[in-house]
Amino acid sequence: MVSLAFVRSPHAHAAIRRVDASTARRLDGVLGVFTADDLRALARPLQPRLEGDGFTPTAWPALADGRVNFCGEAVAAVVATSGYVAADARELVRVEYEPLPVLASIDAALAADRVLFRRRHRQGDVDGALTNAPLVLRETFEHARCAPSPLEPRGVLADWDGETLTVWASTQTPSVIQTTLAAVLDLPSTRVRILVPDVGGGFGLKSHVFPEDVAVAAIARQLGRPVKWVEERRESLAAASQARAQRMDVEVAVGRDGVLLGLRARAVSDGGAYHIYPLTGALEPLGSLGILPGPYRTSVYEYEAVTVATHKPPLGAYRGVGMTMGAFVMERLLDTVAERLGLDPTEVRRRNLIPREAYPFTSASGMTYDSGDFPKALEQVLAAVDYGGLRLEQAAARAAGRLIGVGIACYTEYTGMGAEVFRRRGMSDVPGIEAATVTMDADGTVSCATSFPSQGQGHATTITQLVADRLGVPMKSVRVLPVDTLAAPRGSGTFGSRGAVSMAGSAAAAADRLREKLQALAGHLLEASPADVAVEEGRASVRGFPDRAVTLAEVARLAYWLPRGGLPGGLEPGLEATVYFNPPGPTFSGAVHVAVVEVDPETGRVAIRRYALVEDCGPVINPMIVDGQVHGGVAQGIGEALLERVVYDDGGQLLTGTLMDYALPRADDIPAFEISHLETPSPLMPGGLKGMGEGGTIGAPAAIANAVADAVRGLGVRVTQLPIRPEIIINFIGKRPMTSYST
Ligand code: MCN
Repeated sequence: MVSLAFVRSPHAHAAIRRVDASTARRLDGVLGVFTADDLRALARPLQPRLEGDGFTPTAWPALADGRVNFCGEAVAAVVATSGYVAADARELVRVEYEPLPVLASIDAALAADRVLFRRRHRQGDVDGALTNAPLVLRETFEHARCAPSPLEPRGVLADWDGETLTVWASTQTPSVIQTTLAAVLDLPSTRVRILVPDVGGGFGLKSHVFPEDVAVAAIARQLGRPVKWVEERRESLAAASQARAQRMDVEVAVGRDGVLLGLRARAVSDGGAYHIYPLTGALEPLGSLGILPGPYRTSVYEYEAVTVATHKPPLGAYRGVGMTMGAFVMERLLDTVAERLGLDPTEVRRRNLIPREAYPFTSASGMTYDSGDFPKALEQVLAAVDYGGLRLEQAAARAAGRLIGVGIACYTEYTGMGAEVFRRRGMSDVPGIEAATVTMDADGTVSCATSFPSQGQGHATTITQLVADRLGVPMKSVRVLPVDTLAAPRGSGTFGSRGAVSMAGSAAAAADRLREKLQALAGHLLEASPADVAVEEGRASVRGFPDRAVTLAEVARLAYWLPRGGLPGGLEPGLEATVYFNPPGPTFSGAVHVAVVEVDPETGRVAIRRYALVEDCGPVINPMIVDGQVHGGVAQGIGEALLERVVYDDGGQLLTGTLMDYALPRADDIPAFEISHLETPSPLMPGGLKGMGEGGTIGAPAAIANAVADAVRGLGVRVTQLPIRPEIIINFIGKRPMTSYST
């Protein structure tokens, strides 16, 4: 196996005049230096598609071809006998660039009319609502660029044996990468095998296919030896996809009673240099605007979603994609309405929330919310935190000069999307289905292969629970296999909180089919009708006659070592079932979060004093995993709310290239969590299951932003940007005497 290192552009936009690799090639241990000239004929660029109007396609080559379009783009690849030699040789590759003008901001890109995507939506008379409403609010909100930063960066290892390309990839989407590599390398997809070993975090970043994946595979095929590339942290911060980077202008018409009468919004995302494959740069603004109406009744709504091209890395998926900004904007608006009308923030929400009996509810953006009970979730979380008592404590603290704030956020979240959602969005490269194969071997032990790998969500545990329950075997008898496309059926992958829904629809459904077969086989052995056979605790027995029983191992053996005369009732040999599943969703989950924060008036630093939430993902398969997902999601949301910001200068140079500069939340930033649940089952899904893996990240920035705004109320601070930077708070506080605020 040999190692690969990329030579990356120090310029955000430049023509590549010459690449001189002669010195690098001479270094001992170097096997080759590849440029676009070498790969052009071997690999096609990544060109994601989006059906419908308003889409300008881009082509992202495996190595920059003639021009670099962001700082950090891969220009050449060095292959050497070790990672150390490759890194040394990388330094010896001389690239001559001719710098070109750089677009480094949304405004610059808009002025140059560099639009990658534009889509509009209109429902009802927004102009009329804005003209006639007693109260109209207008505000601009911004969300900084974020770096998804999984603990384990990207990694890919490819091997071409003359017949098959075998790729070990740290990916969320094995089937998609299989199809894509086959297409860009001009191979039949059955000649591309993807294996996904344990993945140390993905958070949406690894749902994409990157040029690095293509370059490593193409070079391995060319060299005929296994080639490995593991991303360095600097590369992860500079050249992997980034997220959010959005500005939203909103106008909202409000009645005297605080009821929202109409909404107009325009979101512009800084999409970077290329559309990300396969999701495209449409995802972020479309996601935000689609979910902006939230769990509220507004029906009059108009939006424009825009993504512009800049000289930065492409914008991609990151936990809560689009929805985090949507919830932040809506929840800040509602708190502003409350403030302007002298209402409590909880009261404004009560007056606008969709009541449980109104579900299924079609939102102002045209989404069908299947289930939810936000009025109940709100009351439940308010009781849990003793909201009245909390406000009294806050008043006492403020009287003592402490800046304490309480923030509330309600959000609904689309999860468990199937093919229909991706087709409707025009995302033709995302299949939308999932699948699982469940096999019981002749000794009664069970294995399960799925199309969707886990990146830390605990799939092996929850799939095991579902399958073991249905097949009546102990959990230790079930093995969930790491994804290998040779053995696993085709699907889409783990993203968009589709895992729980997919495992219920595929793995559990496949186990149900096997159980029926076990009942039929056991019925034959026990001389009973299959319907009378109970399958539990590793045995099949006749209902009501626990002693008339056989072990499942005996039953399973029968399926493979056939009895004389064959299996009863024309049953086929073997105990294996594969189920392909198209999730009928989206299923809508949601939560109400309450954050209590304290702002340090000297430093502007925000500390989270309490964090409570009521979460609804329908029936919970595994409470410990679900709570763990909430912890992780909220932790990432805290990063977005207070810390994380990818910064580029006007020349497109990255200023936050290490984790010393890009501030991820640490243990001492994270509070203790008070989590409780409410279960409104989805009428669409067997068992009522809904997803939840992104929820924490959606709710936390909104709740924290509202809490900070509440803490500094009266000091003139406008909380309209994420992250909420201490220097912004302190600048405002500095302008006013500390005694000027009132409780
Ligand atoms: N679950 C459950 N009961 C439910 C719903 C979910 O027990 N009613 C369990 C599921 O069985 C699964 C987990 O909770 O083990 C998350 O399920 P789900 O919400 O369906 O989400 P996915 O499995 O599809 O995971 C994807 C989601 C997303 S989109 C991102 S991004 C994300 C996240 O999960 N990335 C993660 N959580 C992550 N957690 C870790 N550790 N690492 C990541 O990269």
